[in-house]
Amino acid sequence: MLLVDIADHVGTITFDRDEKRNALCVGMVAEFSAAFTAFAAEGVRCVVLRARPGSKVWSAGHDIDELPAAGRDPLGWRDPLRKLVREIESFPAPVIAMVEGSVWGGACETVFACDLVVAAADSTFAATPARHGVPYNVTGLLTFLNAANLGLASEMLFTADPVPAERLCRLGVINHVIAAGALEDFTYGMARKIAANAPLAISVMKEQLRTLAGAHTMSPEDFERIQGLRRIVYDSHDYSEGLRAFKEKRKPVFRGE
Ligand code: YXS
Repeated sequence: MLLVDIADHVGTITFDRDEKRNALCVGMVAEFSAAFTAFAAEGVRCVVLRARPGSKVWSAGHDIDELPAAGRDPLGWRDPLRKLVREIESFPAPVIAMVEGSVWGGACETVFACDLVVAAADSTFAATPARHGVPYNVTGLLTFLNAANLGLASEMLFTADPVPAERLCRLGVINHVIAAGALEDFTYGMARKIAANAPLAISVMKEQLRTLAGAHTMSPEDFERIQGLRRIVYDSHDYSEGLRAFKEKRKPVFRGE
């Protein structure tokens, strides 16, 4: 489900599951882990995460068919999407998301968890928990908040509308928007520049930046209160309706319960 390559200290991971629009499933995330382990062993100094050239969909997000039925946290610690975000954040070198096509749901968070984002001018980003009745999790929302300000994160999460890359670049969420034909050269030019710098200094600065960005206090009482609120959602009719509607290829009818 992934193509993996290393050249000139730059690792490339290419989604290769077009039949399911590169949806992020357990098997694919296991392949991600293996790729990151191999990259670390080879001393890779920068990673590019991409879809196949010309893809209309970069990734359709979490594999909805793997979301649990009601009664279980759909984005718990061991969920594949949670594991993928942690792999990206903890890899000891910068990960660049090279985006072309549309990005959906958990794939938006995956992109925003990367250290740098270079996107094709016609790419779009849709945060979709509200479209499926999914109660996003605390660290996932922090990824959005670290990438965007509260107003933009709220708009993306509440409307679930696709947002053009141009707008996200203007607001500092995306580093560069590049014409599709120049995307690859630009991205790998940046990757090779990073790979030519001091890898130890960069990996330590990446870890410092991540630690600082994630340094938020939350009381145990607040955490448990939020987890209780999330349980109301994933135990609700609307969560089950969101999953059913996707499987039945129809619009969901939410009742607010
Ligand atoms: O019917 P077959 O077997 O051919 O499969 C279809 C789709 O069911 C499948 N597919 C997916 N399977 C599992 N999980 C997905 N996320 C997913 N997305 C698509 O891929 C086959 C081709 O899909 P189709 O015919 O719709 O392709 P298309 O080119 O017409 O449209 C592409 C999309 C991406 C616009 C469309 O597939 C779509 O809207 N997909 C769902 C995008 C989405 O809402 N993703 C969020 C997933 S849930 C998630 O990430 C988080 C939990 S959360 O929601 O909280 O953010």
